[in-house]
Amino acid sequence: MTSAPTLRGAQIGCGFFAQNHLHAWRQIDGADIVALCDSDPARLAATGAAFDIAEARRFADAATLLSTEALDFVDIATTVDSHRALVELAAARRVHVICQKPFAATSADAHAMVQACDEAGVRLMVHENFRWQTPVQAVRRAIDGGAIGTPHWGRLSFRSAYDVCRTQPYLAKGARFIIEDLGIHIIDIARFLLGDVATLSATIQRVNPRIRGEDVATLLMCHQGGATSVVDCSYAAHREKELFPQTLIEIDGSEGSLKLEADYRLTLHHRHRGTQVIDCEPPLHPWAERPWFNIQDSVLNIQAHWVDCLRQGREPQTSGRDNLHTLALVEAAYASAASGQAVRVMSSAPSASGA
Ligand code: NAD
Ligand code: 89Y
Repeated sequence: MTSAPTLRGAQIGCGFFAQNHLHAWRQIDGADIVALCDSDPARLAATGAAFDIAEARRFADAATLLSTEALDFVDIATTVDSHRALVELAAARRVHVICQKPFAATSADAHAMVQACDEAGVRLMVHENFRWQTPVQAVRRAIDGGAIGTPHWGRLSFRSAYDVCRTQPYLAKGARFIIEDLGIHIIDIARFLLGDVATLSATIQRVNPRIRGEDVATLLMCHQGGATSVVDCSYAAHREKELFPQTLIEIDGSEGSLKLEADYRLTLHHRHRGTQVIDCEPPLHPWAERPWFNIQDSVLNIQAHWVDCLRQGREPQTSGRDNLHTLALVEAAYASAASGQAVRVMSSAPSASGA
């Protein structure tokens, strides 16, 4: 039996979060990162040295990278402003693409990237990793296994006062903050667990005067299948116990309920079968650290999913096309918060959320 050749990838963007991508790639069979690209020479050099990428395979610009290296895919971990140019460049070179979230700042950019990859015949996955967190996967398995019957109500809650702007200073400068940066993940988890959304209303608040955008957001969503969910996110929640970066989840169903509580404790209650408590703490990989290890493990999981999809010729769960739905909800949340009205969600893409 012959094994499939190892996929050749390049990492574009060698900043704060890309270090997690690179550690995870090392742990995944079936793909190697053979080249790096970053427009910042210091970051390029430091990351190249840390991950043993020869100087000849370190590039300051993506066009040179793509015309020099023979690649199967690129993994883009730059901030949003550069995504469209980089994705279109990769598509033009017929190279498959992973792109970090937020995929695009505008719906026009998102649609253009999806179209460019479709026309080039390349796969496009948005690095929407939160649904790949070990506890979130356990919640989805419990629902699929009938543990609570048909879900009709959910609350997904991310409340913290962790200073994310220290390692990601750009987050303090944007006109938009928590919905676009973090809420986008929680919205995606809500779609993953309860399906696509028909209407949404939202409020936003800015509590921390040192940031420009909103740091508190509360969303009420009516899902197409009839469920209702509340998504509440805050970076201004000073709690007795800091839970960053845990998403807490409660879901009520026709036969019972589930709760994902602090420290990855999942309680399943069935009205006839009783109560079961499951420890869903993610693995702490040798390269990971607390409190980030839950997110770091999900990076490994989504990248492994990407390799499986390329090998099997399947569309990834959070393809660019799928992410148009998540982005439509982000836009709807800001529109609702600005108008004070509930918003009917407009999205022109077919659903592939897996829910
Ligand atoms: P960063 O600023 O630390 O790193 C981005 C890097 O990209 C920089 O080194 C910069 O020089 C480089 N870069 C920018 N444009 C480029 C271009 N055109 N060509 C080559 N290099 C370019 O940012 P970060 O904190 O690492 O965040 C990167 C992305 O990751 C953001 O979109 C952020 O939202 C996302 N992120 C995701 C998660 C998650 O869990 N999915 C967590 C944190 C950050
Ligand atoms: O950028 C964000 C993300 O995607 O996950 C957490 C984060 O790093 C800060 O909100």
